[in-house]
Formats: sequence, C-alpha cells, structure tokens
Amino acid sequence: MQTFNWYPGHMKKTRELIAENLKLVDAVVEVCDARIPVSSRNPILSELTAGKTRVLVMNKSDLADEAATSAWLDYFRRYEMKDMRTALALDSMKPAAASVLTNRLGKLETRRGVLRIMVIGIPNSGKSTLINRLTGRRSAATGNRPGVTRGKQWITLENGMQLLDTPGILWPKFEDQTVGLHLAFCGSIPEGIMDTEELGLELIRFLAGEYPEMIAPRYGVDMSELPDGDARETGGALALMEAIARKRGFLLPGKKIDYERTARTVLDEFRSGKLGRVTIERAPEAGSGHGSDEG
Ligand SMILES: Nc1nc2c(ncn2[C@@H]2O[C@H](COP(=O)(O)OP(=O)(O)OP(=O)(O)O)[C@@H](O)[C@H]2O)c(=O)[nH]1
Ligand SMILES: [Mg+2]
Repeated sequence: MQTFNWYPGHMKKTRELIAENLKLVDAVVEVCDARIPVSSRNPILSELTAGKTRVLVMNKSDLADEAATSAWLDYFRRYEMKDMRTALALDSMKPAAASVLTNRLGKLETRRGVLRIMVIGIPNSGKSTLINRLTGRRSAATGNRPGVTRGKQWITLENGMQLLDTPGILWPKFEDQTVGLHLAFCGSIPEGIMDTEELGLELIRFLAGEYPEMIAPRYGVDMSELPDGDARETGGALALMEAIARKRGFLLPGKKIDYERTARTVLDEFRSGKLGRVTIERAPEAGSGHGSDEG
C-alpha cells in the first residue's frame, strides 16, 4: 500500500474557524458517514468540541447495511454519551430527514433565545446537503466530491434556528493506512491522491471478502471459476477485477484489460449505492468494551 496524506492549508484554517466559533453555538452536529463510522470521525474535531453538546449524525444511512447501522447506534449510545446528546442515522436525500433532525435539535437548550448549531465533519459526508434539507432549498453548495464548502456560512431556518456550515476537514496524519483507504473508498479524499486502479482493486478485495453475494451476481462472475483462488487475497482480487472487466467489455486495444475503467466503475457503483447497501466498518461486539474494530 502506498502511503499518502491529505491535509491542505484550508483544513488548518477551518480548524481555527471552528475553534473561534464554538463559543457562539449551543451545540455541534457532527456528520459522519454511516458506511465508515470509525474513519469518518475526525479525532481533531472530537478534541476541539469536547465538552460541547454534540449530536452525531450517521449520514448516508441509505447506503449502509441497516443491521450494521443499528449496531453502531447502540454502540454510540452505550459508550459515547458523555457529552454526546444523541446519535441518529439519516438519509439526507430524503425529505423526512429534516423533521427527524429538527425534532431532536428542538430539544436542546439555548441560552440566547435562538438555537445556534455548528455542523462539522469530514469532507463529503453530506453536511451541506443536510443543511439544505433543513432549509428546504439550496442554501449551501453541495457536490459529489470532497472540498465543496470552502468557508463558513450561517444559515437561518424558518423557526429561527441558525446553522453554521463548515468545510469538511481531515487530520494531518492517519494512524492507520486503512483509515485513508476507507475514506478514499467513500470519496472523502480527492481523486488523484490515491491511485485509482489500486483503490478499485482494494475495494474489490474487500467486497469479495465481506459481500461476495453482492459483487459476484452484479458483475456476472462465478467466483469459484476464478483462476487465482481466494479473492480476499490480492492475486485473487486481481483475477476478479479482470473477470469483471471482461464481462463489462472494459478492454483496451489488443484485448488488454482496462484496469482504470474497471476500478472507476466499481468505485462509482459502490459510492452511488448501485452495488447495494455496504458497511465497511462494523461496530465492536457489545461487551468488548471501547476501542474500534476495523472491519
Ligand atoms: N446517498 C446519499 N447521498 C448523500 C447523502 N447526503 C449527501 N449525499 C451526497 O453526498 C455528496 C456530498 O454532499 P455535500 O453535502 O456536498 O457534502 P459536505 O459534507 O458538505 O462536503 P464538503 O463541503 O466537501 O465538506 C453529494 O453528492 C450529496 O448528494 C445521503 O444521506 N445519502
Ligand atoms: Mg459542504
């Protein structure tokens, strides 16, 4: 695995922006990605907002495994309720997300008459989409790539509640390369930081191990006929990737495999949910205590 890092200057600025504005708000809504509840939670943000009332939103729950999401909600409620008021799963693409969140936020207390909330999280987790869902219009710019929001933006809801949208931030050093890999799978690290072919291969390897019943029929591949055995190993995953390419006709002149196109297709189909609901990181088993379990 290549090593890579992602912490451009604007993320350092955002960190300062969050620190400066924290005293103005009653609570913080942290938006993470329900498919990767470990890697999509920025430890810097947890540190910065310690002591503040926090609401955790597991967003993009429409793309995640439902049972895995419930297990995570249980876990968060059990182990992280110190200053976290609540954890909830949302699909910000659906109108219902608005009332679910405003009901919860409406229960928070404010010292100023109007409730002020800061929305924070990693890039591409859906912060601006969620804010637009609450306002019912396109108040904040959104996009299918990380780094869309570039500065702070206050938005006022009809009920008077004020929301502060912030740019998504990562942290300077990933403690573990799988964190970077999972963030890249879910599109929270810009294209080009990681090699697309390698990223696609790693995703295929993960899916072959955890969701074989999903990937094999989707691409019409019979896993037992793969020449290189276990698709959970790199050689086997490469054979699966090549089988997918042949099935889809992703070939270059001379019948060479178009790895780049195959990788991009599997990544896109995973990210958009066409492959089905996938949770990459599972909650630790109840009773196993704290700590994270990279799935
Ligand atoms: N399927 C699904 N897609 C979502 C959901 N929420 C947001 N998206 C999509 O995720 C992408 C990123 O959304 P944004 O709202 O721009 O994300 P952001 O967190 O504001 O990103 P930055 O401003 O870059 O930090 C967009 O393509 C949204 O349509 C969700 O709940 N489900
Ligand atoms: Mg945004």
